[in-house]
Amino acid sequence: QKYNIAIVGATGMVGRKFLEVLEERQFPIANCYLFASARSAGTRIKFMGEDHVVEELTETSFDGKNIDIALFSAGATVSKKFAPIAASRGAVVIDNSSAWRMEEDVPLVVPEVNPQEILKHKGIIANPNCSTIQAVVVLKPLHDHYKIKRIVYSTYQAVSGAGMEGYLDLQNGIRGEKTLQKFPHPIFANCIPHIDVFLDNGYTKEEMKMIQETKKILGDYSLRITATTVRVPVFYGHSESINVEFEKDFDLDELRELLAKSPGVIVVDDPKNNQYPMPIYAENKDEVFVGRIRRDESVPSGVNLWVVADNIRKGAATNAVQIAQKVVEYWENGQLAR
Ligand code: A2P
Ligand code: 11C
Repeated sequence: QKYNIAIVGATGMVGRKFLEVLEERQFPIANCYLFASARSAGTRIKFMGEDHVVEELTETSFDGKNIDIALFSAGATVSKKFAPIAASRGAVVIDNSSAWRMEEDVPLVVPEVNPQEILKHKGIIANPNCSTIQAVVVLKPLHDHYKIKRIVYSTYQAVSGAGMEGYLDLQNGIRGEKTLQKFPHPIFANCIPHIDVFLDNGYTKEEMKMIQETKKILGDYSLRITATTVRVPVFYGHSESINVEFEKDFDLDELRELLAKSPGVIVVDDPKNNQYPMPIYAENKDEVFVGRIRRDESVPSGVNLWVVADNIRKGAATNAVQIAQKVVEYWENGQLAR
């Protein structure tokens, strides 16, 4: 069985990666439709050996095409308007924007963590924020075993998380150009403790996304979580220092073993030989890398982790395609009606 797929935001950083990952995973595609803004209508993109022409996204784009799955990554404004239109034409929308994530009847899914949420969808499934995805892949097995009480996130996020314009701000900065398209300050040779907009409580929206999305995905609103998110001059790969406090006691070797056998996780933790996760090695990988695993000696039961993943792959495109693969699996085994 093959499926009709639409990509919204096909010319973007994540949109292009959707195509790469679909092709790598040999997703069973009948027809693939590519959409972006009027600016790039007519652009040709090679996909599965054939040229595909990008069309302008309009209110009638999904009519009469029998699209089974629509992958969206064109920002929250586009998703807010067009995801319900695509869903009303029969597509299951997998949306990479923040538009729908916190809606009660929209599943927020990381396939290694809560795949069963997909079964409750009403047309839209949300892909979490990149920095949340890589964190919960690692936190889920720890929460199941030791019950997490509190989490302190500190992030070091790549410029590609801010799309093509963010990427260009770093690339141009390296060349000595001063003009910025995305960030409020130069990002080359700098760190900017500001991702997305500031909110009334002094946190940025990125920080609040990490806090709220973690609770929703782990299904535990009693978790106490705080976060500081920082943009760093790295092209691909978000890094995170995650401090976790548990209810129960734990054995450090057992915890390390638990992570090593968790789906989608690779432990790189050999400090004597300078081995720990780093963004340059996580680039273009689908797994989440964890290292620097050590007891937090300042509390009765706590651990420090260093977690790195490719924000465009596991943080966005790969996770969305994994959701699409699950949707197909549930259709084909009859758990989900089409
Ligand atoms: P376009 O290339 O035509 O501007 P990125 O996050 O890398 O900046 O990519 C954003 C993606 O979202 C691009 O594919 C962009 O298309 C697309 N996009 C932006 N605004 C719209 C819009 N109003 N309608 C459809 N696609 C849009
Ligand atoms: C960043 N995490 O690195 C952001 C980008 O909610 O999907 C993702 C924004 C989102 O800038």
